[in-house]
Amino acid sequence: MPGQVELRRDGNIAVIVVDNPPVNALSHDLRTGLIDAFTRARDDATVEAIVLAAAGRTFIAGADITEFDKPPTVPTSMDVIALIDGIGKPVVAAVHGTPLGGGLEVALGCHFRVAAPGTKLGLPEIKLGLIPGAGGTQRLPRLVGMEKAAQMILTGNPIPAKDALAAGLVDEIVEGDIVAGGIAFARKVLAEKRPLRRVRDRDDKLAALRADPKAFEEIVAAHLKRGRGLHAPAAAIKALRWALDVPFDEALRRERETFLELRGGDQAKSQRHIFFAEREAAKVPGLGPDVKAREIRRAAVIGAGTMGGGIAMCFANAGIPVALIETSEDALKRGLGIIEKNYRATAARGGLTEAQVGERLALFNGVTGLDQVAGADMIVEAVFEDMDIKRQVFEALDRFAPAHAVLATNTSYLDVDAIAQTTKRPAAVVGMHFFSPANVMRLLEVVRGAQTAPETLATALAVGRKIGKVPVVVGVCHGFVGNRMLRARSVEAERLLLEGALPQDVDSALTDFGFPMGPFAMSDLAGLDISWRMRKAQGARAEIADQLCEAGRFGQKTQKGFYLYEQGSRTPRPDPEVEALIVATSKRLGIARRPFERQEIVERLVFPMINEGARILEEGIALRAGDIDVIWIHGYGFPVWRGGPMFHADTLGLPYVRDRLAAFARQTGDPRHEPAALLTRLASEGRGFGSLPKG
Ligand code: T1G
Repeated sequence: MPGQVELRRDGNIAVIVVDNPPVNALSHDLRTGLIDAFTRARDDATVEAIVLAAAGRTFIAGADITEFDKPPTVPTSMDVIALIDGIGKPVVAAVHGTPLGGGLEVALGCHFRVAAPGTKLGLPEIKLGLIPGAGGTQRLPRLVGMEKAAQMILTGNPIPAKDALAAGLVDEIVEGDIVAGGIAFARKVLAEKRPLRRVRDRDDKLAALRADPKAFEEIVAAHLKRGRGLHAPAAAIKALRWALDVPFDEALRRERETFLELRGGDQAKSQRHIFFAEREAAKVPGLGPDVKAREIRRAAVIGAGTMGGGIAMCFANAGIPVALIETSEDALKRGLGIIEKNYRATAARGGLTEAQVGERLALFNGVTGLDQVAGADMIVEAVFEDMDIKRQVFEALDRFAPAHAVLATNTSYLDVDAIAQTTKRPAAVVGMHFFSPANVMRLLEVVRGAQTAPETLATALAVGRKIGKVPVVVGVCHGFVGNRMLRARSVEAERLLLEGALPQDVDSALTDFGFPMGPFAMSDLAGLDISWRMRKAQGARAEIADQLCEAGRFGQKTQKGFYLYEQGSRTPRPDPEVEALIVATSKRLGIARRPFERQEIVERLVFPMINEGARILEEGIALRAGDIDVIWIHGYGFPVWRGGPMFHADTLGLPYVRDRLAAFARQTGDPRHEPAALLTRLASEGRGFGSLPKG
C-alpha cells in the first residue's frame, strides 16, 4: 500500500490506518495511499463498512504545510474527500489527538465520527493566513450550525471532544483503543441499519439562517474586528455565507479558489514562516537528547512588583507552587493583592471559575527573607533593574538556594554574565526575560550566559514551554535581542519628532503598519520615567522625552506624557503643549522641520530595527533570523501577517532595505544607519535572511 496507509480487515469491516509521523500530515504520499485504500474498500463487495483511523499520537493533523510553497499536486485533499463522500457504505472516522484542518475535513467527508476522550478538533487555517480549503467552510456549518462553525473557523481554536459531541461534530466518544472503538461503532451502524446521510446533504441547521440573513451578519460581526489588517477572516466569512446561498459544489470550487489565492499571498507565507520559526526556535545547538531538563516542582520569585507578580502567576497558572518573596510585609501584601485582583478580574470575565481562582491562589506562598528560597528548584529574580541590587540578591541566593536550583534573572538588558559572576555557581545562572504583563505576553527571552550549563538552559526552555511561553535563546549583550532592536526604533522615533513629525503621526503610521500601538503611546503606557532613569544611568539623552519627564509628565500614570489622558481614560489625545515643546526644541537645535509621508515614517522606524537585527545575527546573539521574528511577534506585537522584521525585509528585498538605510545614514549623519555587513552581503548575493543556516 503506497503512502503510509495500511488497509486491514476485521471481518466485514475494512480498516484504513494512516501512519505518517509525526502528525500524520496529509502529504502527497498519504493522499495517494488514501485514494488507493478507499477505492479498494469501496469496490470490495465483502466490505460492508469502512473505518478510517491513524497510528501514532494523533489523527491527521492537517495538510502538509511543507508542501504549501510548491504547486498543488494530485490527488488533492479534495479528491480524497470527494471519493469518501461518494461511498455508499458507512464510513466512520475514528479520531484521536488533534484532528485539525484537512484532517478534520477528511473526517467531515465521512458519514460518522467517533473520538477518543481528550481529542481536540479544529480548523486552525486562519492562524496560517488561510481558510479551510477542503470543504470545511461548507460542511462544518451543516454539521454544527453556523454560530459554532464561525467560532471555530474564525478563531482557529480547536474544541474538546465533549463539546464536539454536544455540537454534533462527533457521534460518540469511545474509551479505550480508538480503532476498536471505530469498528464497534461501525458494527452498531450496520446492525441498526442507520441511514447514511452525507454531511453535504444536511440542511436542518442552516434552514433558519437562510430565512434570516441578518442573523448571519450578527454571528460574524463579532469576529471581524479581531482580523484588523488580515485577509483570511473576511475571506472565511464570505465562504461561510456561501454555505447559505450557493450550491454545494460551486461553493466548494470557490472555497478552493480562495484558499489557493490566500496560500500564495504574502500574509499566508509570513504566517507559515512564523509557524515553523516558533518550532525552530526550540532547537538549540548543544542541547541534544542527552541533555535532560530538570523537573521544577517548586518555584520562587524574588520581588512582588509588576514583573515579579506576573511571573509568579505564570508558575501558578501551570500548577507549580510558587514562593513569592519580598523584603517587607507591606510590599508582599501589595503584590499578593494585585495578583488576587488579576485573578478576580479574569473570573469576572468568565475566564476562571471561583474555584479555580482559589486553587491558583493556594499555590502562592508569600514570605519575606531570601532564606525562604530553600525549597525551590527554580528561582526567578525580578527585583529593580539595578546591577548592585541584583548582585546582592544573587550573593544571597548563592547562600540559601538548594545546590540543584536554577537561578534565573528577569533582567531586561543587564549583563547576565556579570550577575552569574557574583555566585559560585555561574553554570546554574540563566536569564529568563519575561515581557510585561508577564502573565500575558507569550515571549520569553532565555539568555544563555557564557557559563550557563546545558542542563540549566534546557530547564529554562522546558519551564518556559510548561508555563505557556514561546522561549527563544538569546546571547548576552545590552538589551539582548528585542530591547536592543527596540532601542534602535526608539532613537529614530525621537529623531522624527525633531525633524517634523508629531507623536500622533508616528504612532498612527505604525498602527497602520499593523502594530497594536505606536512607540509614544507605548511609552506613555509603560511610564516615561522608567527609560528616563535608564538613560540617566547611561548618560544618554532623549531631547523630547527628557523634557517631558523633567516636567513630571510620565505618561498615563500622570495623565500627561506624549499625550493627554482624561481622568480614568487610557485614550491618548494629542496635546498642543507637547507640539509646542517639540517645535521649540527643533528650533533650538537648528533642525528645519518638514512633513513626513507615512511610508517614510515606517521605514525610518522599521529598517533600523532590521539593521540591528542583522548585527545581532553577525554577533551570534540570535541563532537564526526566524528567532528574531518570533521575538518581535510575541514580545512586541509585530504584525504576524508580515512575518516579523527579518522576514518582512526579505519580502521587501534586501537591496531596497540596504539602499534606504544608506539614504537615512546620509540624511541623519548617524553611522548606525549604514547597512550592516551581513545585510549588504546578502543583498549583493540576491539572498535573504531566510537563506542563512538555521543555527
Ligand atoms: N504539516 C507539516 N508539518 C507539521 C504540521 C503540518 N500540518 N504540523 C506539525 N508539523 C511538524 C512540526 O513542524 C514539527 O516538526 C512536528 O510536526 C511536531 O509539531 C486543506 C490547508 C498538530 C497540534 O495548522 O498545530 O490543513 O519541528 O512541535 O506541539 O484546509 O503541530 O519536529 O521537525 O507542533 O505536539 C492545518 C498545525 C494545516 C496544524 C502538534 N493544520 N500543527 O503539536 O508538535 S492547513 C494545522 C499543529 C490545512 C486544509 C488546510 C501542531 C500539532 P519538527 P509540533 P505538537
